[in-house]
This record gives sequence, structure tokens and C-alpha cells, in this order.
Amino acid sequence: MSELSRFPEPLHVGRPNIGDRKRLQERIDAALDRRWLSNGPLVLELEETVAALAGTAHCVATCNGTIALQLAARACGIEPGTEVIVPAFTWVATPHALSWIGVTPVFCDVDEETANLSPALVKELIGPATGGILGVHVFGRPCAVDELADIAAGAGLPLMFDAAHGLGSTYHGRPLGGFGSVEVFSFHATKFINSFEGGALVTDDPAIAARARAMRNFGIGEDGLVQSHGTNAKMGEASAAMGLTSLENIDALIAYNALNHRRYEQGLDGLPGVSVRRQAPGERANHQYVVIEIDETAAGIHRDRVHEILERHNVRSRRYFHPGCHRHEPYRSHPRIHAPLPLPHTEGLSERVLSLPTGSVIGAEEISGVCDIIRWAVESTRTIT
Ligand code: T4K
Repeated sequence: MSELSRFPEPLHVGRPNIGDRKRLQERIDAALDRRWLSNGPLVLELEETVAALAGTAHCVATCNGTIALQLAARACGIEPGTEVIVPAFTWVATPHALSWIGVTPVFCDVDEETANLSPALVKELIGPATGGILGVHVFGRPCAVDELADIAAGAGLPLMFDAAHGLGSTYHGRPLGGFGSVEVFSFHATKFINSFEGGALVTDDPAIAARARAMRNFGIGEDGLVQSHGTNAKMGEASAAMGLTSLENIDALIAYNALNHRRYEQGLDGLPGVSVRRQAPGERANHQYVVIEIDETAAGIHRDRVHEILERHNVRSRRYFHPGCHRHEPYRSHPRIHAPLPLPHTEGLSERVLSLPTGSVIGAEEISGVCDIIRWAVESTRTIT
């Protein structure tokens, strides 16, 4: 262990990409000169840019992705008191967004290979109280969109996607964002495209876009009258300035993330029980998360032990999404409501996966050091055993 160096500064999974500071400062200065800090032109420009990237007719930018999920559900007509089927293997924002507006998340297990909603199990879970289906493109890998769309259409349910990880990835060659009734992006600081905090919903449906736009602004419609319930979910101009600056680099950031992904694959190649999770074959992926899977039986060491060892060397890996949403409150206390079927793949994945540092501040040297630590952890444990 002593031969391995400890990183002098912590290596984080979610270190933000900052982009061109001069461009950012120019945009913020222009907003200050205009004295237009919210409901302004930068948000409109961001919306146009994101809609173009997603290939959708409409984009509604918001102050974060969680509230965009709430607007999306409400704009699709999902009422309090109904149920929405969601994967248990996701960030807790997905079910929390629903339960905060009085909608019950019903957890579904995921496919082991993709870590996304299992269409066959979604079908089993549909019942009289089901009001919709919300898939998550976990780690930027697309859901089984076509199968889910068939199931949703057959049951007459709206299909939504949480694409918080999905900007820049494709499904059948088309960008994520344009599937289902509506999709939601997150531009949180830890996402590869960030607007400090922020999010957006994208859709081709003008009615969903109009309802979400109104609800984002206290329910005020285009005629200036309050048409519905609403909230304040607006994105500010400073956030849009950051988002636009970040988006100027999207292709370079994806290329760099892909390079880092390959560096990890090479660095961990041949290590028993350790694999780097793959993106969908034949699709473009944003590679914003590099996730390894540690099979304790083959590696001789549990993921949590590797996580601890990395921590000791100043590498802050993240156990996204341990232990599965069904094991968080308030869901854990009501298993029959929230998890009517067993969730073996969620349970298994949440014990095996580990997200490693990547992004523009992580390079070959850091990755080689992280891989050395993981290699040492596995090989020394196997030798002792
Ligand atoms: N749906 C899904 C599937 C999601 O993954 C998320 C968010 C959402 C919906 C909701 O979208 P938002 O409402 O957030 O827009 C993070 C993020 O807070 C969260 O946005 C993200 N998913 C989730 C997967 O990860 P934490 O608790 O791990 O983040 P945090 O703030 O501790 O940051 C992680 C590491 O990054 C830190 O150890 C340090 C580093 N960091 C973080 C920030 C904020 C920095 O170096 N600089 C920074 O500014 O949840």
C-alpha cells in the first residue's frame, strides 16, 4: 500500500467543467448591463440551443432538473393520488419529484445489462391507479424506448423520461430528449454540461410545453392570466450564461469523456471481477459517468472496501445509486405500496457499482493512479485470501 501515492488534492466524480471563463463573464456582464437577470434573452437562447441538440420543437428551462420532472408530470396531466412506475435504481430525485407533488412512485426493477427499466416488469406493474411511466436513461445509456413506448401506448399512459444523464447520447441514432411525451435534462454543477444549477424539459407537444411554461411561472399563461397551479421554477440569466458557455464545448467534452472511459478500460483490463460498464453498442454516448462493477466473488473484495481504499488515497468515488430508492425513506417504510415486486437487479447493482472521477480535470495520470489503487486493492486481497 505504501508504494501507492495518495493524491495531494481530492479527486471528485462531479468536478464541474467550467468552459471559457471570458465568454461566461461577457455573457454575465451583458445581462448586468441590460439589468435583465431573470425571464431574459439568455434563457431563451439556451432553450433554443437545447431544443436543437435534443431535436425537439420545444424546451422549457428550469432552475433544476428535479422541478423540471415535476412540471413534466403535471404538464402530462398526472394528478396527485395517481401512481407512476419508475426504476428503483436511480438518484432519489426521480421518485422524490413525484412524491413531492402527491404522486406515488411505484418502483420497478431494471435490466442488469443496461441498468434501465425492465419493460416486461413495467407491464406487470400497470394497474388501475397507474397514471404514467417514467424511465431513466441511467448513466446516459438509453432505456428500451421502443418497448416502453409500445407498452405505454397500449395502456393509454403518458411516457416520460428522466434524461438527467442523457444529454448528447443517442437511441437508434437520434438524440435523447425526443422520446416519449416529454424528457427532462439536469444541468447541475456535477453534470458534464452545467448551468451552476438548472434543468430543462423538452418535448414536441405544444400543449405540454405551454402548460409547463405557464406552471414554471406561477401558472401565468401567455395572456397574462393565471391559468393553473404553478410554482417558481424559472432559470436565471446567470445560470443560462453558464449553460450556454458550457454547451459551446459539448463535442469536445464528450470526446474527452470518451477518451477517459477508454483510459479506465485499459487501466483495469484483465483485473478479475472488475469491469467498466459499457454504453449502448452503436450509439453515441456522452460518457459523463465512468462506472465500474465489482463482482465480489471473482474479485475477492466488496465494492465498499474498494470505495474505502480509494477514499484513503483521496479519491472520492461515489456509490451511485446505493442502496436503491426503495431503501430510502419515505419509501422504505411502505414496501407494499412502493415496491410490490422484488427488485433483485437493483439490489445487486447497487452493491456492485462505483462511479469514478472523470471530466475535464481528470487526465491520463490521475486515471492511471486510480487504476493502480483499484488493482492493488483487488490483487492484494486475492493474495491474502
Ligand atoms: N434524475 C437523476 C437520474 C439524477 O441523477 C438527478 C441528479 C436528478 C434527476 C435531479 O437533477 P437536479 O435537480 O440535481 O438538477 C449529485 C447531484 O447533486 C445530482 O444533481 C445528481 N443527480 C446526482 C447523481 O449526484 P451528490 O450528492 O453526489 O452531489 P454533490 O453535490 O455531493 O457532488 C458530488 C461531488 O462533486 C462532490 O463530492 C464534490 C464535487 N463537486 C460538487 C459540486 C456541486 C464539485 O467539485 N463542485 C461542485 O460545485 O448528488
